[in-house]
Amino acid sequence: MKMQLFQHYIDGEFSNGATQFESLDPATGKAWAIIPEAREEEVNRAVTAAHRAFNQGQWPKLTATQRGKLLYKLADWIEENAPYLAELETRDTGKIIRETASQIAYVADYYRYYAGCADKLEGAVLPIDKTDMQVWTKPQAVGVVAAIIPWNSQLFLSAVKIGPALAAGCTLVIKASEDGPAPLLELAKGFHAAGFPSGVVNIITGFGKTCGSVLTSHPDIDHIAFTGGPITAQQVIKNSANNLASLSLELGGKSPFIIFADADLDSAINAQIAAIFAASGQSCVAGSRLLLQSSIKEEFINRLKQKAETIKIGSPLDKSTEMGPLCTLRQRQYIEQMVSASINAGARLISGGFSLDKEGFYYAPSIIDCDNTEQAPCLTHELFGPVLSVQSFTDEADALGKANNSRYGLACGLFTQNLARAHRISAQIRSGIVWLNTYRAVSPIAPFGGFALSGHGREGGMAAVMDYTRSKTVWLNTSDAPFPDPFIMR
Ligand code: TXE
Repeated sequence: MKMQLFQHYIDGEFSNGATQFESLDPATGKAWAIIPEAREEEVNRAVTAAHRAFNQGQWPKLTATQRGKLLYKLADWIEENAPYLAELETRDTGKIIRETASQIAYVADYYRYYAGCADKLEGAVLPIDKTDMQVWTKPQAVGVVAAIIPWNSQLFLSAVKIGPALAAGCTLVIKASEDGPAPLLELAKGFHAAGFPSGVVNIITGFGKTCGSVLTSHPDIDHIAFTGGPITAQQVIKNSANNLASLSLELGGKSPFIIFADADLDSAINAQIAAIFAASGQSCVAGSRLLLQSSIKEEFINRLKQKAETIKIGSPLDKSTEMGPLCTLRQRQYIEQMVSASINAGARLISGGFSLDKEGFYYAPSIIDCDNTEQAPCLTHELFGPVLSVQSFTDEADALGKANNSRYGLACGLFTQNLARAHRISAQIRSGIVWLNTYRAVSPIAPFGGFALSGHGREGGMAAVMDYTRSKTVWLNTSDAPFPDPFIMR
């Protein structure tokens, strides 16, 4: 089979890179693409290009409206090429085509939203407490951004960084994950076609130590936008000691999914399936801890198990497939190890709990009862796979206590018909997102991000653009009087 070739995009030029590596198709475990590997030399070249583009040339001279127009053109290019990009993402990451097709079409709307934001960043004239001064503030682009992208949803997770950063006037070096980088490398063609000046957007890929680390510690980086795991995030924070770059971190979760006895159970079952088995559970907002009111536990589990066991698993390129493989063998091995450690800790397997006996990195939809143990790793650690742990609760206080018993704080799902209770719980839950009687809904208009181990900073909404700006305060002396006593602060 002929391998497909992908390229880096640095300073407006496409190149094969000095070194390459192979990308595996997770559905077969076999190599299907040749990927360029960026090391120090390429990283330095990309950062130098982004630094120059930020300070010189056309980009800093564009008005915010003109920047927005470039983003609109990019969005049109994405919309036109969405089917092809979706196929690439499915091929390279194993995420099913049903989801990539609609998600990538929606990515175009993310860029449109940020295109519109570009010329809505307003400053303020301050009611200053001095009669001879006019003082105003204005948001200014933070500078050169390093964006580190993980392997799940690369086009989506890069859009929520690139869109607001460009709207603010920043330039970027984007590191696609070494696992499944093809769609993001291909996206470079969109920036090129839209007419972004050379160096404004650079897209490379490579490995953590030899590429990600060099990029995030580079002295010319001003802001790091990172999505990945908390252990890698700690490395990235240490790297930022070299450049004192500001950081926005999106680090996944262990999100509770709470169901009260009064809930619409049909709807709750479907939402729970979406929360943990969609994208094979490789989603930062996966609702991986099911909390069930004791009185409905048995009935709900039986119905959920029946649904989970009839999920159609197969080729991610087949439109009828509901669950595809995991992205990497490494990820599957980690899940196998965590499930077996959970069972050793006293958890009880209700369904699944094994890798499928076929080529590719498939893992069965799995449900684990953790009512006998609070120590099971599947309750405390993000598995990033199709593994649901279940606990029961007696009343609202018990549900809240268990839901908040996590070091993470990204999302929470709550199913109840009691509106007052929904308000009470959403106010007390420690998470950045609460979905009431729904789950896994996103929009460019809505901020997205977490508390605690789930990171900080917000992606989505206008708040995200502000993450890529600094406020500048300008003082204008409106008096003709000579400068007064130089030894007293004015
Ligand atoms: O992610 P990593 P991994 C969680 C999930 C998963 C775990 C590990 O629980 O099981 O993290 O996944 C780059 N300096 N999430 O190992 O290592 C790396 O090349 C700079 C949650 O795949 O965090 C890749 O581009 N960069 C999650 C990116 O970091 C470095 C998404 C993410 O990789 C680096 C993914 C370094 N020293 C995993 N080392 C979410 N929040 O959605 C690696 N990288």
